[in-house]
Amino acid sequence: MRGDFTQPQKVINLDAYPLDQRDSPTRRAVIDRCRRELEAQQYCVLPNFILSTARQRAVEDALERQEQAHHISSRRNCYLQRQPDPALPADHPRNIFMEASSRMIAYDHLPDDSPLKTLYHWDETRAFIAEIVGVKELFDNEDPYQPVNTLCFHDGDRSSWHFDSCNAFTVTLMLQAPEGGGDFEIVPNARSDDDQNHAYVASFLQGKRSGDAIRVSREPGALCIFRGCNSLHRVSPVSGNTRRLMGVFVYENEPGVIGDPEVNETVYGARVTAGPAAS
Ligand SMILES: O=C(O)CCC(=O)C(=O)O
Ligand SMILES: [Fe+2]
Repeated sequence: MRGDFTQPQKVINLDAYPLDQRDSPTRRAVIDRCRRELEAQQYCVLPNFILSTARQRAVEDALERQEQAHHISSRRNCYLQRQPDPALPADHPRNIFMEASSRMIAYDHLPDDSPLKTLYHWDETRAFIAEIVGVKELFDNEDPYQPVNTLCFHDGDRSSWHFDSCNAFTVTLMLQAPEGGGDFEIVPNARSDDDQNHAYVASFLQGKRSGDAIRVSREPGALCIFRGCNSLHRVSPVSGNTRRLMGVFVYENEPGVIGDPEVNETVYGARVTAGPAAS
């Protein structure tokens, strides 16, 4: 029988993370720790955030949908651009290109009773994350493809060093670890809002400052919140037959946000011009 994961208590480890007990000292302590870590290193990790039965279901859902995952493979610079700027020198970060390859399962391809959707749409998850990232309120993304995705890395897949576009933060949930590689690595504050720090970024990308990267160790089931806007980060090359599977959740600072159709087409493929899959 297919278990029911439509109730938050069947998905989230509420003993360790009592999200719905707003006055709980345990909840407060987790929020305070995460706020401190986010401030100091631009990421925080919440181990064992989901129950292993729910995690296993999310893994099965993802493995059943590998055909529907859109493969994105590109050579890109750390600003996620694919074209060089001939006016700049070859060793400028704008002109340093790296391979990236991964596969994305979109929201409309995940089942309605996905534990990831239950986690994402719960008011208490949204309120908890809002407190951690220090905003009064967050809203669900209302795009047909973007709100909850499963990001899959097969043997040889990796992401290249990059800065995220400056949407304040990203939330990921490790569902399955690969046999080798697949480490999330981050260089906190490699640049700032008012200083691109090009010389440092170039030297890091040329391998001269490798020691500055922090390897974020995580077990399956761990939630990670990070600010990727000014912190270079990547997923190191995955090896072996076990796929690296990650839930990715997108929250917004205002209601009603949908994605840019051109961005959606690069992430989810040409099918988006025809509209989302019927559920
Ligand atoms: O898969 C991960 O751990 C992080 C992926 C990433 O770089 C991102 O979502 O911005
Ligand atoms: Fe990123």
